[in-house]
Amino acid sequence: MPYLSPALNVMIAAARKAARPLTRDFGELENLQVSHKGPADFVSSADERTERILFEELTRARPGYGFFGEEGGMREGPDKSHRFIIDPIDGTTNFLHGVPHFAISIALEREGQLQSAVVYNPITDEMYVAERSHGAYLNDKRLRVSTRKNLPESLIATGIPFMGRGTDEERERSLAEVKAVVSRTSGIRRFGSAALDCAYVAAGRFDAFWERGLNAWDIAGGILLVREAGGVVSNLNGTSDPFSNGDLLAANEALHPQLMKLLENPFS
Ligand code: 2AM
Ligand code: CA
Repeated sequence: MPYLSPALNVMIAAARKAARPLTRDFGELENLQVSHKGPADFVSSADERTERILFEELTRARPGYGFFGEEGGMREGPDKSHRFIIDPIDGTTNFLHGVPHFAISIALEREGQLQSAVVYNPITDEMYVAERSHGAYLNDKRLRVSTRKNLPESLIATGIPFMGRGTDEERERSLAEVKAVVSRTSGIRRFGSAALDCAYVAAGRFDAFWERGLNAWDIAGGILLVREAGGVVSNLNGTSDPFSNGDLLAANEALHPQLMKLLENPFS
């Protein structure tokens, strides 16, 4: 059984509460795909409502903590040593298209350190949780990163900049990275939710995940999951703080340096 701190219990309850209407909305999206207006407005209101429920539940249980959410930005509280970092729907494009691969991500930071994490896919009912120094779990099962040591047998997840994202140079670089990795591994997966990509690395499903240009709310929960499952997380300069520039490489200990080297110069 996972060790559930009081804060983690609060985070799990908030995620489950926010997930109920979100799951209903997802069921209705099928009809909206063919409606005149299309589902985009519907999705942004689902996003906003999910963040509002999380805000209400978390601040009721922990008044005073800061709250940093994708929709509402930073809301300071009197307690400067704690803040929640929230992504109400990570994988919004999947949600919009009726693909059941998205998650609510909640992280709790204490004195600038990730303390507790929840990544919840409401459609598959997969609840990933982690508590600093107490391990990572999927539902009740302890998670370990994979033990694969060699790139040729490894399955690697990534995110690729799409329409309107990044400069021409950044897009070129990203495609070069994909080419370099795909030709040396068992393959690449691009599933569209950075939070779940990290959760899958923690679960040993993916051997590694890298992406550039992410925001703190996309990855805060996922970073703690990977670390507590025994994995290594850094940005792509090799420093350990992925929040510093939004670049992230998460992998097991053996593959992390190999991928870092490959991604350092993808054109070679
Ligand atoms: P989202 O679904 O919450 O937007 C996929 O490559 C990852 O990038 C997802 O975690 C996704 O989170 C995030 N993402 C999607 N669009 C983005 C944008 N315009 N800017 C930054 N991150 C984005
Ligand atoms: Ca996100």
